[in-house]
Amino acid sequence: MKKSLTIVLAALLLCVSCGGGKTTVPSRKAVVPTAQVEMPTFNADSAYSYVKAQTDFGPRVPNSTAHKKCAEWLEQKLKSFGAETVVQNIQVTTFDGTLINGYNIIGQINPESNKRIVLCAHWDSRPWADNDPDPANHKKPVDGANDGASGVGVILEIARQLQIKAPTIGIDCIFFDAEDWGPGDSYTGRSLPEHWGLGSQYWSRRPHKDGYIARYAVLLDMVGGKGARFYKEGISNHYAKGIVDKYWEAAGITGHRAMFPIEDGGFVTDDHYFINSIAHIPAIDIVPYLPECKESNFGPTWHTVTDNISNIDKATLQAVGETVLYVIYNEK
Ligand code: AHN
Ligand code: ZN
Repeated sequence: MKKSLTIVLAALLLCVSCGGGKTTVPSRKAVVPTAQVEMPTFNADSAYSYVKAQTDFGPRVPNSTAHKKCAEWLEQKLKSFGAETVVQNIQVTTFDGTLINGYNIIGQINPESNKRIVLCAHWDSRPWADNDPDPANHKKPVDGANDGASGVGVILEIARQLQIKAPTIGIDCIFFDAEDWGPGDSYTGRSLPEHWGLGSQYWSRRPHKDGYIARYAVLLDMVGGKGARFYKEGISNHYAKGIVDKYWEAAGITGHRAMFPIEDGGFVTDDHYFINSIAHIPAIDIVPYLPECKESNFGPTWHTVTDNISNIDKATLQAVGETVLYVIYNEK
């Protein structure tokens, strides 16, 4: 019984491999073998579970209990993947005069290597859903499933995969706090880039190690939305064109060209701006650009109460995760 089944299976396999040009190979498999290097497989279910775990704490608004609890969870998670962690406890003041007790959470993988890259995302959620179509929601906090948790979820899954096969380079996973406490449309004062990205500004002035050097940084911001498109972002192009090109090429090789068109998008004031201008580390931002979307160029859920786990698309997490993982394993 067992033997005959094996023979039938073998015959079936033979049929498939010589099948007269009719057999269709799954498209991702057809593309991935161009990778010269063996690499583990990014698991979007796992990344999704890390996004959900963060939103399950409730909105991670700085100074809240959910925020503190999530900070501890993030550090623990990085530790569990074998990263050496540093938590920067930061006191920063927002544009509206609020003193934030924040945490930049850093996980160093392969910390001895002097060939390093940074993978980063902000982990805080916005205190107000002030882009919500319903003004009654404008004072409610945002879950930040996409705006915050998605980038962190992808990076955590990458960190988990890095245990399976050690990369040749060192990776620093950095989760920046206090990115999203910036002024909204109702603010009547002068809005400045410096109102955003308070955690990344702090780290850029005072990295977790003296004399810290990295080849470049990749920021993942809002990398879990349905229908996302990632165009080449303007500040990234300005400071780090070669890195942008490398990642967009990798997106094509891994089969994700539709989500990563070779075209320029807008300019986004984001954490990468400070890494470039203050730390002088070339930094790119993988951030959606949806010029046709009437609610926001970042997608329909941006700074609304609908930015919750129900609007996270695993296909987007997968495309971004595979692209980044591909580059990591092809760095020399
Ligand atoms: C501004 O809207 C000025 N910058 C976008 C940065 C951001 C906010 N990323 C997520 N939320
Ligand atoms: Zn935001």
